[in-house]
Amino acid sequence: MRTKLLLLAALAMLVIAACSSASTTAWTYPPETAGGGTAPTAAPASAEPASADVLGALEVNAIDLGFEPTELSVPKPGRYAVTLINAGQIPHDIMFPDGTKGTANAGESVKVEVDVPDSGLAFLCSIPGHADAGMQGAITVAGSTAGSSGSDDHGGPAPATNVEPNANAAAYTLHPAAAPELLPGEVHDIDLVIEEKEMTVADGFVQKVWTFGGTVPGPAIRVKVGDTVRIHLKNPATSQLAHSVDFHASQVAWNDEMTSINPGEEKLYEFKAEYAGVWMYHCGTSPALHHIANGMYGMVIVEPREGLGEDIHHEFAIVQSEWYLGPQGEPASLTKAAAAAPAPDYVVFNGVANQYKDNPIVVDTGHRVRLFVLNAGPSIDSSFHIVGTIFDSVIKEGVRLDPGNEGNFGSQAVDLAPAQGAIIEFETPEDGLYPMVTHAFNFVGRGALGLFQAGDGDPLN
Ligand SMILES: [Cu+2]
Repeated sequence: MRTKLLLLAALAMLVIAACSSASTTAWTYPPETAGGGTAPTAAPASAEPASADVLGALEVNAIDLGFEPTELSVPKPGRYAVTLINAGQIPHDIMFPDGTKGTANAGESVKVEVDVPDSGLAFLCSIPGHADAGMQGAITVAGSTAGSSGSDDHGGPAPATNVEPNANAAAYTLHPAAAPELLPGEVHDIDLVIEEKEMTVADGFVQKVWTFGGTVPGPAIRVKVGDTVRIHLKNPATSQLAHSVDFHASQVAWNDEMTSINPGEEKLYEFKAEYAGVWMYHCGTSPALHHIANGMYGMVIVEPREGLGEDIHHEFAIVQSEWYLGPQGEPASLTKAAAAAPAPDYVVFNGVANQYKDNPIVVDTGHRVRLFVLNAGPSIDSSFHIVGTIFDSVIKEGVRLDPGNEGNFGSQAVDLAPAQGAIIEFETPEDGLYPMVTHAFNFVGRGALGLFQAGDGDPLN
């Protein structure tokens, strides 16, 4: 009895499936009108109906978030089968101007048929936001110049820049994330040599940056309260510009230590580190906006006299900053940096877009991690956050949240206006990946993404 009921139910399902299939053959033209009393045609209930007049088959991969390839070519106009293979982690679809659409969940595929006219056919993913993020493409007819959607061919979010990427640009140099060691002794003589040089700031983009010590950011300097810091600033004769330095950890007259020096000159900038914290240093030569936007900044860590505590396994120094791209091989655009509503092409951690996404920072699970974080700007606020963690210790601009505080309060994101710094501690609860972002999320897709990898990075292993 039970078996018979099940059989009947299965049969009913089949009938429903067949009817619904017959009434939704959207690939026939013209598309039928909804709700119309459909005569029971003899359409086969095949999963992959194929028209006799199909000229060929095309495949498009959906990734998060883009199509690969974005440009497909067919030999002549006509009807084509297009299979969308969803190689991403979230659902995607492919939709054509006539409304033909196929949707595929992650790991699945779907086939549709479309008529490609001589002028070609654009397509996109119609899931809200996906087309804007780059999921657009086109089928063109060989020999025809029409039909391109005009979209770029990056296959991902288009860089928000008016500068063309250079496929021959040198690979970027990974900036080490490890925090510097405390300098021994109490008086520190430090050579800080200015260098104007080319640097790959993001894949495909080279700028003529101005640096302290040859890197962006410049070297992180770590001392303790009470120490004397003697900076020997040197501007080589080969430089094109005058430069200077302004240490926020110091209390000195602006028109004394911070004056500019010409190429071929040097000067001594001496100060006593009297307050603990994470401090910015930067070039202040006019226009200071341009000298900062073009790479002249770094971090000074001043520890309390008694230190910061020893129960820490890993320490990293992270500087957030912005790139307003100038033409390839030239300095950053002052015009773009000076806009009242700044729109950087890239927001980066330690000078290079996405470098710690490509090269995750490895930590041990179950050990405390300490970060020294500085927002060098020049103009955008940071909401510094590490996905999957809670900061239980934050010392930001002299204000502190201590672990084990009464009530057990914690912190999810540390707001750092330009030139603000913080010391942040957290623990990774399990092996896996913990993305580092500014939670001003429009910038995450523009370079402000890194990864902490706890253990082997695999939570299931
Ligand atoms: Cu400068």
